[in-house]
Amino acid sequence: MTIFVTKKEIEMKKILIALIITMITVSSLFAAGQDEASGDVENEVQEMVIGIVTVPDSAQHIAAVKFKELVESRSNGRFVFDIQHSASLGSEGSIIQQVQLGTVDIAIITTGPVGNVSKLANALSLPFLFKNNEQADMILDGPLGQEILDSLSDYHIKGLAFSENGFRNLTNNMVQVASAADVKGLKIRTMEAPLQVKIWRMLGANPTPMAWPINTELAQGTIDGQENPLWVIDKYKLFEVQKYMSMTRHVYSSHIDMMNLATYEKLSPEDQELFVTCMKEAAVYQRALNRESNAGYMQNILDNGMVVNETPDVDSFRTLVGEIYEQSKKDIDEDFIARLLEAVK
Ligand code: EAX
Repeated sequence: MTIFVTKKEIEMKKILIALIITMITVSSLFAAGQDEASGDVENEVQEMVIGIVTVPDSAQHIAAVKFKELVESRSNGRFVFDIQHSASLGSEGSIIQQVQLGTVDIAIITTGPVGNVSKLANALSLPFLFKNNEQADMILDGPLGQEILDSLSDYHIKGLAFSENGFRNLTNNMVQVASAADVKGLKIRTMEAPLQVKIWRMLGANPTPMAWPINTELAQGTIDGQENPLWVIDKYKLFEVQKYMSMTRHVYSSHIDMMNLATYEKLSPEDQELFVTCMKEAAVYQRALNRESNAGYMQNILDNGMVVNETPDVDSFRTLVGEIYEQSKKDIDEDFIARLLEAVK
């Protein structure tokens, strides 16, 4: 059987081929258009939320503002940040959870409650660990600090840097604390973390964990005292509700500056580096400013009538909490604690 191909069929085939070519051209043009569109998405402004529990001009806020300024300017405005402060997002514990979920992108959190997430972070809450600011900087900006930051990635968090609260001091309304014996029976508010409660129990206090801020509880006498660095006592006007302060400097209180891990990983490698670098710079800036400002905070605290003991018997505190170091070997990580203690010798 012969197959006839009519002229009409040839015409039809030509039309079909022309149609296919047109379709291919149109679809490739469309794809190119889409590429351009996704290029636009990259150039679009990306908004991110930074969460902190404290007020404007607080240590956390100063670090957050510096980071915001640095990234906004160096990215030519491709990133903009909305700083949610003054507990508008809830407690520090809750902000950490929101970072884990990604509903908050970035947060600057006092290290105390971060110990509930990564036990390595708890090592930084060991009392009398760091002798001074320089030692704290050396460890936190070095490999041990990096290990703590990296440990957060198991919990959907990218650890960016450490800014600071500062060395913490004890205030209360009942007694001028000259040695650890005076702490016995005092109702002390602690940060919301079991290790904090344990330390204050060892010191003989009656500790209650509470979310920040605590001005009402101090005013009403639900608690007798609390412990925090000078800027907190000044900025939150704790001198209005607390009579005594003892410069116990019992722990160096850092902040962990963190980000949702998935959000971080979605950034280009260059932007990832930008975020880390800017947070580290913000931290260095904020720590220096905090330290420079301490004398002024102290003066204001004294001017507002607090009775300050600048030289309490710190050794009496150290003795009572000594055991926490042994316990932390098993509770935190024996090898890490050994290396940390060696480094702070
Ligand atoms: O930064 O909860 C605390 O005691 C913190 O130090 C407070 O958020 C201030």
